[in-house]
Amino acid sequence: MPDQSFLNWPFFEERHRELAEALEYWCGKHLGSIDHSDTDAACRSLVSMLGQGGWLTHSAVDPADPGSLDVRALCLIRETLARHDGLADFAFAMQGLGTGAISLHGTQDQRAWLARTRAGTAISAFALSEPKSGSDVAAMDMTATRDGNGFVLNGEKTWISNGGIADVYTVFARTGEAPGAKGLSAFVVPADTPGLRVAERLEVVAPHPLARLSFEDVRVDAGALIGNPGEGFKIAMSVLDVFRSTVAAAALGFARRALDASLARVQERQLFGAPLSDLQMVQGHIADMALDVDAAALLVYRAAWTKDMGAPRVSREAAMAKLYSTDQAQQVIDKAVQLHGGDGVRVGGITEQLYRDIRALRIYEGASDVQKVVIARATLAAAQTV
Ligand code: COS
Repeated sequence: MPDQSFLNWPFFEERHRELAEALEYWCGKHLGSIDHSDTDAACRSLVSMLGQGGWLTHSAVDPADPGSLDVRALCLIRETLARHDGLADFAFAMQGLGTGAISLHGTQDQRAWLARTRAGTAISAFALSEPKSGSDVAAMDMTATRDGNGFVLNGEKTWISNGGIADVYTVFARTGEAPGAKGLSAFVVPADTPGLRVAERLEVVAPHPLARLSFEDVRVDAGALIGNPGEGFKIAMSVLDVFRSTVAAAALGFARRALDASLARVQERQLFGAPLSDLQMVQGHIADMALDVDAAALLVYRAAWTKDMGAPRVSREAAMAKLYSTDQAQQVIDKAVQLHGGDGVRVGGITEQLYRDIRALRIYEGASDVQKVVIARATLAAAQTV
């Protein structure tokens, strides 16, 4: 059982502690027997299970009573799921990211989708990146041209998680109110809209549904527009403000799992006539890992708590959490591999799994390099106002 003492930190309320305990129990009961041999099928089944378990109600606002997202709950759920099963974390996370723009900025009609994604009967996806614009969102090429009472979308999206199995996509496209960031808009596009097709399925080191999508004369009506025309960039960034902290939380879950596995290993394994844990060099690794886990947790829940307390923007806090937690989780997992020796790289072992699971988190939803830009800009801007 991992260290749960962080739940007593002042960031949390009693409902968060209850949530963490209930989810821990649920994971122990339901996640042990997931068959990962067919990634799409496993993902569909996880979404359905998470819906039936009630966990997806936290992934989006209640359409009947839309308050705000509980970011601490989102982070606790991702941390816990990631510690048990990376694909379960993925399935939960994408239901939130895919509908984040609807939760935060959608109309009542658009929120009808949330009833289904929260129940696990519909799968959602966030379609922002393009072949020629990943980090530089403002440079996107995809267009949405006004046509009567609606818009016609043309272009490509890529690296779209849940691409191929999603029922609904949040799509960002250039509507041209102004050049660059101020000329983008966001749309709700059902997967069965004519002209939208999966151009290519993409395989990555930690398998999950992923695709390149093609949009050819995809017509949506005016009701598909999320927020105002020209606000797409800010809508995307406001969604990432919430969900970047949750990526950090998932990395924290992976790191905790690596630390737990290492603690068991170094106490069981005998070397030079004593447990591995007696060696000071091993203790040095354990100390670094424990410190990285706690420091990451502090940054994750600081960002989540700040958002939950009503801060309109937490770009700096979320970027710090994502940068530190994902980069340091990579280090923690690498140390865990080292402490496991040959077993550390054995295919099918937990450290090998974590080694593959962690890498993409340092890239998606804003690469580590982008997080540094966000942190530096916010820090410089704050210094100018003093
Ligand atoms: N909430 C609301 N508004 C925001 C915002 C946020 N979190 N972040 C930026 N904005 C606003 C800015 O205030 C600015 O508006 P004003 O000119 O009115 O002040 C506007 O949006 C443009 O912001 P900025 O000048 O910072 O845009 P850049 O084009 O320089 O982009 C980066 C900055 C690189 C940080 C941004 O493009 C980014 O985050 N890229 C990574 C994208 C990503 O995460 N991709 C992964 C997709 S999901 S797998």
